[in-house]
Amino acid sequence: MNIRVIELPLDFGANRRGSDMGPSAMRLAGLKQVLTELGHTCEESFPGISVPAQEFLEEGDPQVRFLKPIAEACTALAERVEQAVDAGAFPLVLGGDHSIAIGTLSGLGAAYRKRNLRWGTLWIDAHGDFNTPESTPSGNIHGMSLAIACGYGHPDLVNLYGKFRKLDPANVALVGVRDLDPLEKVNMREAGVTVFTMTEVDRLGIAETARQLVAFFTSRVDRLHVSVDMDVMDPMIAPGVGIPLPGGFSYREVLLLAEELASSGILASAELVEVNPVLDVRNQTARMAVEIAGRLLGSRVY
Ligand code: B3U
Ligand code: MN
Ligand code: MN
Repeated sequence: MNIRVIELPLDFGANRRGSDMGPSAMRLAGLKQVLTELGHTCEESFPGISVPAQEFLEEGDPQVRFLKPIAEACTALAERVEQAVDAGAFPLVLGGDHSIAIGTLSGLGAAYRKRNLRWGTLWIDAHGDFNTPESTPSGNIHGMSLAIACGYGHPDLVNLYGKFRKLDPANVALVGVRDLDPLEKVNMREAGVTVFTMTEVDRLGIAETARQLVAFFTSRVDRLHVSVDMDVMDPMIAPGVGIPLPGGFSYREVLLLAEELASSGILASAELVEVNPVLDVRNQTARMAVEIAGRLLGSRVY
C-alpha cells in the first residue's frame, strides 16, 4: 500500500501545551521504518502545514478557544487528506491534539461524498469529543471535534470545507470511553453514535469488542477511518498525554483491536493524536503510537 503521512503540529485545541511536537516524536520513534518493513511505500505530504506559535495568537471566544487558527490549519489538512484519497494513497494523519480531526474528517467526507461511498469512523479515545460551545466545560476544541464532523457545533467549524455533514453519526462508534461530561452525554445520545465504554470492554473482553466493532462497520460502510487518541491507553504505558486517565487499554488490548481492524478489509485511513513529548517518559507514548500504526497497517507477527 502507498501510505501518505500528513502531519499537523498543532496544540491550540487543548490546555496542556506540547502535542505540537507529536509528529516529530513519532518520526523519531521509527514510524517510517516500521511501515516500510511491512512492505508499504511511505510518502510525506511535503512541505508540512505551518502553524503559528500559540504565543502570538489571540484566544478569542473562551467557549471555542483558538477557533480561527484551528479552522485555518484544519482547512489545509482537509485539502491534503482529500488529495491523498484522490491519489489512491492511505492517509495517515499525525497530530497534534484531537482538534485536527476536524480537518481529517472534512477531507475524508469530501473525498467519499464525490465517490458516493459510505464511510464510518471508529473513535478510540478515553473521551467522547462530543462537546459543543454550549456544553463544553473547557472551551477546548479537541473536546468537540467528533461532534463537529457529525454536524453539531460552531458553524465556522461545522461548515469548514463545505456546507455538508461530513460524517453520519449512525456510522460512528467510540471505544475505550471512560470520561464524558454530563451534557456531552446528552449530545451523543441525541446524535445516535454507538459507544463501547471501557466498562463494556471489561464486560465483553477485547476480542469480542473488536469482533462486534468490525461487524458494525463491515455491515454498514465501504470505508473505515480510525482515529486514535493516545489517552485511551493506560498511563502506565502512555504517560505522554494531556490528562492521563487511569484504567486505559493495555498494550495487548490495543494491539489486538488494531489487528482486527486491519483484517476488516475496509480500513482506509488512520490518525494518531495527543502524543505529548513534553509530558512523556523516554518517548514511550510515541513508540506506543508507532506500534499501533504498525498493527493497523499489517501485523509483523506472522
Ligand atoms: N471533555 C473535556 C475533557 C477532554 C476532552 N478531550 C480531552 N479532554 N483530552 C473537554 O474539555 O471537552
Ligand atoms: Mn480525543
Ligand atoms: Mn481523549
